[in-house]
Formats: sequence, C-alpha cells, structure tokens
Amino acid sequence: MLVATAIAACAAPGSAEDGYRLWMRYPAVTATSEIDAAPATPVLAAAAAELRRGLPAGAGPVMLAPAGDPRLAELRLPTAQLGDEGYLVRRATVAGRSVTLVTGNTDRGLLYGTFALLRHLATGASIERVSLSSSPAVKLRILDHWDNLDGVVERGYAGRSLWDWWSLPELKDPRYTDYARANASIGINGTVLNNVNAKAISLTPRYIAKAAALADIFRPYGIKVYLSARFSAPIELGGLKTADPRDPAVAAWWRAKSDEIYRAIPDFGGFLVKANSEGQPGPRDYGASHADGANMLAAAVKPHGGIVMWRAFVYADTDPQDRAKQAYAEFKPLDGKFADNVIVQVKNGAIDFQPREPFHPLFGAIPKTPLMIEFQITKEYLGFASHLAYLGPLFEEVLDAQTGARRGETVGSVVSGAAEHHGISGMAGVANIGDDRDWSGSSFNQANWYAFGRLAWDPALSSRDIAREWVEQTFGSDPALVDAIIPIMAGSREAVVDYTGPLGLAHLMATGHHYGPGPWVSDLARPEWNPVYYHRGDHEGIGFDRTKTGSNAVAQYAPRLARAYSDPAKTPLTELLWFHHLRWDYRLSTGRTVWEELVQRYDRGVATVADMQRRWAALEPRIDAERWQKTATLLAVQAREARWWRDASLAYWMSLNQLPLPPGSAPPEHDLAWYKALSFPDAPGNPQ
Ligand code: GCV
Repeated sequence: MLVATAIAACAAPGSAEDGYRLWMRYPAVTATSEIDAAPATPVLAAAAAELRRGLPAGAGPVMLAPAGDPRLAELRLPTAQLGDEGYLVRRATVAGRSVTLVTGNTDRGLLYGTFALLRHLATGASIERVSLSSSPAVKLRILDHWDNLDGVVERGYAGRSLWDWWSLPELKDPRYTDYARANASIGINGTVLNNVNAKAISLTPRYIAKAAALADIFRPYGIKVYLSARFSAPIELGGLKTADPRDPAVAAWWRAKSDEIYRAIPDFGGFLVKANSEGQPGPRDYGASHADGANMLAAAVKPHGGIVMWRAFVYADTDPQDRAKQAYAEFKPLDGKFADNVIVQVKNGAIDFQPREPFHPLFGAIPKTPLMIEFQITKEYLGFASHLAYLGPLFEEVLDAQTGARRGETVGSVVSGAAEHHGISGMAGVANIGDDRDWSGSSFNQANWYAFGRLAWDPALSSRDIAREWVEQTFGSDPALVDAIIPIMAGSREAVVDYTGPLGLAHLMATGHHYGPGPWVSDLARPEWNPVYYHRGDHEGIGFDRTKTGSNAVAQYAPRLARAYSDPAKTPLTELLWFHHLRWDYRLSTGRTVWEELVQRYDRGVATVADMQRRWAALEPRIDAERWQKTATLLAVQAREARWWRDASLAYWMSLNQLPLPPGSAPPEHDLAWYKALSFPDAPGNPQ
C-alpha cells in the first residue's frame, strides 16, 4: 500500500499554544511523503496515520514492514531479539528503493518504531543516519486512573475525569484517541480505567459496555484496558452472602463475571485490586490471605490470558507495628504462593508516595513473586498541579537503588524481572491526566507523564536525557532554550523535598486533602494518620527511630543496607530522620546540627524556587505567550507556597525545640497559630 500524503499544517509558528498537543508538536509546514505500510492492520493504520501527521517535509519515503515481510529477507536484520514490542528503524534499500525502514516482529513493534522515528526527528536528529533499535525491559507499562465514575479524580488536579462515563459507549470523544496516541508514543500499553477505591457498579453490564468502547479506541494503539475490581462485588452485585475467596460460589461468580467481560473485551488485561486497605474489602475480612484472594481472581481471568495486579499497599489501625513495616510483614510470608498470572503492585516507598522515601523493602525480598512498582505521577504530595516538580529524578533514584539482596540488583532490575525471569513484569503510574485542555494542569506536569512512560520502557534511561528529549519536543530544540529549561527541571523535585520535608521527614501535610503543611496534626482517629506519628518531634529531638532501639524497620532491608541504615553516620542525609530519632543538636557530616541543617534545607528549597522563577522569566522571548505565562503564574504560586511550607514548619519546630533560627535565616512571616488556623475544605482531589 503506497500512500502519497499531504501533511496538514498544525499551527502557525510562534502562535500561542494551549498545551493540548503535549510533546507531539509536529512540524507546522505542509509536506509530502511516501508511506509504505503493508499489510494493513488497525495498528499499522494508526502508525501510518501518525507518520502522516508528524513526518517533516523532505523526510523521504518511509516503509513500515513487519520483520517477516519477504522483501526484507535479504537484509538479514537482527530482529530476533526484538521480542513482541521492540522495533528497528534504519535506512535500507528494499526492492531497489532507498527508504527509512521501520520494522519489528509485530505491528505493535512497528507502532513503537514509528513513534521512535518521530521522536528522533523532533529532537533534531537527521533521518539520513537514523539507526534505532529498542525493546521494552518491562512488559506491563500501565497508567492507573484514580477516576471515579461520577467524574471526580481522586488526587487529580487537572480537572475532571477524561472518561465521560455517562455518554459512553455511544459518544466517543476524539480526545480518547489523542490520549491513546500520547500513551503509545511513550510505550504505555495498559490503562486501568477506574479508581482502586472501586465501586462494584463498574462491573455491571452497562459499565462493561462503556469500558469496551474505550478498549476499542485504544486497541489500535497497543493499549489494553484493565479494571479495578471491588472485592465484595459478589455480595453487592451477585447477591451472595460472602466474598470469601475460598467459597466455590464466590469463585464461580468471578469466573462468570470474567467470561462476561471477555465477551465484550476479548483482550481485556485483567483486574487491579486494592484489598484490606483504607476501608476496602478483601480476603482478610474472612481470615483468608492476600494470596487466596489474588489467586481466586487470577483463576477467573486465566483462561482468557488475563492477569491480576494485587496491591501491597496495606496497613491497618489494628496493627500496632510501624506502618512502614506492615506491607512487608503481610507479603513476605506469601512469597511463592501467588499464581503465575498475579503480579504484586508495590508503591515505590513503604508509606505513601512522599516527596522522598527510601525504596520499599519488599523489592529484593520476595524473589519468587513478580513485583510491579507503583509510582504516583499526579503530585498529591508534591504541590498538586501547581508546583513545578519534575519527577524523573524521583523515579530514577528509586529504580537505581541497590536492594543489597543480590549482587548488582537494583529496584529497576527487580521490576523488569531481569534476574528472576518471571513471566510478567510491570510498572504502574497513577495518572495525572484530566479534562484540562493541557491534560495535566501544566506544561511541566506533562513531563512527568512522559518520563514515567519512557522509564517504564527502559528503567535504565537517565532522567536528564528524558528531560532533554521532552523539552526538545515540547518547547523546541533551540539549544539555548533547552539548556536553560533543563536545570529548572533537574533541581525541582529536590526543592520540593527541601521546603516540605528535608532530611528524610515525611507525611507532614494537612489532613484529608493533603494541601499544605500540617506537621502539628495529632488528633486524628488512627495514629498513623497523624503527622506527629511520622516525625516524632519533641523538645529534645526529631525523627522516627526505625533501628533496633525503635521499630526495627531497618531489619526488613538486606543485611548490608540494614547495617548502614542502623548507623546515623552511614545513613544518607536525605533519609536520616526517616530512620533515626536524633537530638536537635546532633552534629552531622556537614558540620551543622540537625536543627541548623533542617533550616538550611528549608531555606534552600525556597531559594531554589526563586531561582527557577528567575530562569523562567528570562525565557519569555523564547516561548509562546500562553505556555510561558501559565508557567510563570504557577511558579509564583509555588514560590508563595514554598515559603508557607517553610515558615509554618519552622514555626512549629521552634514551638517544640525553643531554639533560635541560625543567623541570616528569616523568621516565619506569621506565628504558628496563624498557620494552624488555615483551612481549605475546597482543596481539590479529595473525594468526600
Ligand atoms: C486511592 C493514599 C491516597 C489515597 C489513595 C491511597 C492508595 O492514601 O491519599 O487517596 O487512594 O493512597 O494508594 O490507595
């Protein structure tokens, strides 16, 4: 199939932009190219359509051909190692014509190769010397939407849910296709449509039909649909008396429900389950284990090739153990007990997506169980949609962390299953996508969606390289511009750590909506909901003793790490107060006391945001007005809120330690009572 195509103009150069096009800001000039795509499948058709949208003028003929195409035989291309989704893009002479060849073993490989070629060109590289080859290190690369069926997105700060459940399945918003294109462009191949705090109604025939309509739209982009399953659905929908996973009637109900879903969505991915966590029902309600629950569901989807992603985010107020220890305590004894189509989904840290947490001790600890990591792309604890916090360094820091359990093993290698050769591997990101015109609430939040996808494809990529390619595609490849934006991004996550919770402090935010500081909160029903539980500050000192003299959470890490974490002198400063309770006057390797160091870091965080503002201001002539202005405005919000976090926190710490601020450090703008009195019942993302 040879198609001569005119590429339509997208937007006039220099015109204002609203961010809708994300990083896929294809050339504005009309061009004509030849795209040879055979045989035609819906996936190949999607790839060819993308080339028509994005191939710049003068690119020359591009051929999309599967590795098995007889015309490629004599090229003897190294396609065997590309697997199911890998691609190879290079210049070649095929049937006497010089073309840019995109090939792979499946049409999905060709789709990813197409996007890789477009990325290559959009980042300023030439087509003459193109030579790209890659296959994903992780099999399941998934976005988890915490979208409720009423359109509210839990911890979502970019508007309402993209899914208009009410008008589905009939109305198919073209935006659903653009969502799929964006995800395919970074290799995401699965989406969980509904919140893990799930409602049973999402499993009714009406909602299955709606999910099927989305699945039909996403399929040509290699994206499978998954659903969060409410464990008690057999009671709520099926009228059964129990949801006990060991009850044959319960298992039969889930089998029938799965059969029904697969009739509507033949390539349905499977279920994601939050069980026995924060009020959700689960197998523990019946004295059964998480493995019993997961395996029962896994048996229901197994005949159809489906999987179960079972979350390890569990903690209970009835468990007096350190919350950071509870998931490990619950899941470690279950290693090897899960069915082969179950993957356990573990948050990157042991508490809850804080701006910094040490990696979760389950990584490296249960080698017989495939683990998928769960990151939060939406910034529940990093300034909502308004703060500029590039999460690439956070993702990278966790993936690169050595588990200490086996030589050279990192969290990333556990996740990719490199060592254990599990049949499944996965990375999930809690989406930051809503119906805001720019999808994620700001230009720079788009970078977090982008970085997640790229790292899920290849956990070894560097966050800086990812930032560079994102900037080049999003703002243009002018080196002066790119070199100015990257430093803004590179230091931004550390700035949030500094002004919200330096030195390993965590979970200090206000209650419920989690907007702004609340380190003083101590009156919530469950002990581990209170910030005071986490920082343990008093007149003498601060920090959570997780060594032998305290909760001994360090013992959940491999011995080498446990030894280091047991000694404050060997614990990285960034994680110090996570593992140790220290006197305010304890002297650190920096020469400063704990108190002086804390203040210095709060000040550094505020100063970094001011610096980010200055750098951005200088870019005004180089960036379209609309995106420049929105970012400038949001940076002003961030500057104000960074100061608020710093001032409120210091006012509170000083009320405990009665220490003066080190010389040169500005006093908080208001007294502690002023900060405590602030109230934001209308803050977004907090489902009532
Ligand atoms: C979906 C945190 C969030 C909750 C979220 C939960 C989870 O506790 O605040 O909104 O619920 O994590 O990951 O299940």
